[in-house]
Amino acid sequence: MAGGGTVLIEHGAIVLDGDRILWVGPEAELPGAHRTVSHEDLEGRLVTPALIDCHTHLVHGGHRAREFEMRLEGASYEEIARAGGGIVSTVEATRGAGEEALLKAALRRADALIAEGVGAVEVKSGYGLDIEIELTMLRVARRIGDLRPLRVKTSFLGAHAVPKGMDADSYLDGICIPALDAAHAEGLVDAVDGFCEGIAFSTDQIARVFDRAAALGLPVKLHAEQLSHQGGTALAARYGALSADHLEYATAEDAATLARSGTVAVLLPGAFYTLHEKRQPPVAAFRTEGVPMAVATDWNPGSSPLGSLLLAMNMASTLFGLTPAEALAGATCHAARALGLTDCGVIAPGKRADLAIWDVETPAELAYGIGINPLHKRIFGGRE
Ligand code: DI6
Ligand code: FE
Repeated sequence: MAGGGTVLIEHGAIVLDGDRILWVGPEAELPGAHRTVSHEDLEGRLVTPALIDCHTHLVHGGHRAREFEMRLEGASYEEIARAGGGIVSTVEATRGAGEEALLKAALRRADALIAEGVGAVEVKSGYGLDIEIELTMLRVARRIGDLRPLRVKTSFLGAHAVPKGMDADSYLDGICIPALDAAHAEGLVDAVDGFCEGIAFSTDQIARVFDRAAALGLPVKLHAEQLSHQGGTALAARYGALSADHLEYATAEDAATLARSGTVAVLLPGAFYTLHEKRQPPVAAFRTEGVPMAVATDWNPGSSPLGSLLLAMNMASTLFGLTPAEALAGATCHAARALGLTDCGVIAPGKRADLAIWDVETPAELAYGIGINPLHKRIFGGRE
């Protein structure tokens, strides 16, 4: 056992059959039938499942470097948002970008993740806040998966912010929920997300979006307790959410609630770091309750311009106290679960042959390095 639910096999062998894993175990126990197939000596390198980034906003226009400067001058994320910056400023940039420019920028980001061994990524909408651009964002997300060897899971995040000049309820009724219906009708939605926060939507408002998701048969997930405690975690659990994300302000009671609903806690240390947050998610309570903890980049232009899942793993260890093995499980098997994926995130017979091969001696080196990419190569669906 290497800890965090991971198992390290020394002198291991993996047999692939097309896009699937056929066998894994110690090389000494390799069945005779597999000894004659063509093979590659990995020279003692570490093999892990391909990494999975289960929370990103890869499709967006523009940047928010000015807000970075403002925070260094002492402004908070909420103050910037209330002053007209924040998410709604990226909405303007995204609406103005055009589909091809959004795709080009998103592909660059996807390529950066692929280059460090990522094989699956979640991509959210939420910077359109009108029907047309929410759909455009999701179409762009799907095109990433068509154009790159990468699995893309989409989340509809219409309930991300209230657009300028509207009140939250008329936005939800007049735009957000109709946009969800339209996106679902086009097959663009794998899950429904929301931002439950004082500067965004209340639990009652998110519940209306989740009711619609349930009616459409779609799973839900939620940005919950990031900047304050609003009760989003309990709400997410009530709807059997795949994941509750951020959770800095979650309590031990919330942890018990997540355990009961089987919801994954997605930790996003890039946002904690970027926003100079002080309060850490209740990692000890997650451990005690047996809540699976995933780790993701939250790659977005405002609260987490973080383009490295390996760095997110490092931050999860240094800032939140995850063991390196927990961080690795968080970027593989628990991340898969946060996306409702059951065929990846582990190396086991029958699972997809999505693997990352690393120039490291021990698994702990993956979270230990800061800004170091030790990827030797990635296998996606059995192919290099
Ligand atoms: N929480 C986040 O961390 C991102 N969205 C959210 O609801 C931030 C998005 C942004 O600031 O643009
Ligand atoms: Fe986010």
